[in-house]
Amino acid sequence: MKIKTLSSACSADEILKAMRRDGACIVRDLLSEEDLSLLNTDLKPWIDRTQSGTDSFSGRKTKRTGGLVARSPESRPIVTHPLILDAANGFLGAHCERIQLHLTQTIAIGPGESQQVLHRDRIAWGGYIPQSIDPQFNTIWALTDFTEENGATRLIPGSQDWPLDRNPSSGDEGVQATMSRGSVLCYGGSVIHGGGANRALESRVGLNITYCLSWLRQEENQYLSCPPEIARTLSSELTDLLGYTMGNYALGYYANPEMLEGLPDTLPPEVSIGRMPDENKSNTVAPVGENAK
Ligand SMILES: O=C(O)CCC(=O)C(=O)O
Ligand SMILES: [Fe+2]
Repeated sequence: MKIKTLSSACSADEILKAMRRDGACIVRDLLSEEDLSLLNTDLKPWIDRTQSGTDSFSGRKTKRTGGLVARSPESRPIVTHPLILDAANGFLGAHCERIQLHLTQTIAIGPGESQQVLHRDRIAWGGYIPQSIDPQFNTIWALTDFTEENGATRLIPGSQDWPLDRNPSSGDEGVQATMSRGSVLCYGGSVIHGGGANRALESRVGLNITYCLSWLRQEENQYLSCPPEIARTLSSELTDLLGYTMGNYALGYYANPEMLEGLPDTLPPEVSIGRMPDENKSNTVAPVGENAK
């Protein structure tokens, strides 16, 4: 079986349908050659300076480079890509008031790297989230071609519906998400997958951007990776995704250490980046309990 590949003209509904069936799908050629060249130029100096992982999950021949919203202006339109955000909202929206950015990371799997252990990304939150909730929407954008030889991601289609204590049977290594550079692999937090082994001579580079429910702790701490002095220069679409907005009626306010005169002491996070929240946002006004779904 192959992972379903959709054209770049596909709708968010088509992505969701394929993800519901198989746990994953590929959207082909969503980035142009020009996008790719700008992205690669922006990211290369950071990837070049990155040290390889220090354990087998991270990959001892794999470079993981994060903080991309702050470091890489070219990665920002990828984080807010309209088709992907539509799909992420459709995937996660039943279980939250809004979605947020979970992590940004290039994953450069170097030559000689072995296959990553197959896993579910939702393990980031331990086993506390009920199976009926998939907390995460994942993308890996191919910045190089993803081939069988260079470590295209492996996935087990359908495993998103397995009981969470079921593991792959021995020898089941799944199928590889081979795709041309500029394509994007979308998958949920419950489907079993892992990075492939790289038997080629060059690195396989993916841009992993993931989103999660706004009431969960983010894997990459976005307030530290993209602190207020940088966040205040970004669009509110991006800063909302980072978490500089309330995640729910009571989630995410702060108190200014000096106390600001004339403002309530429970400040919405937007104030820290020189803004006031958009009054039309549903989650800033709903009394506790009334927006339960
Ligand atoms: O790089 C890949 O293909 C997948 C990596 C992955 O699944 C992870 O690090 O959680
Ligand atoms: Fe993973």
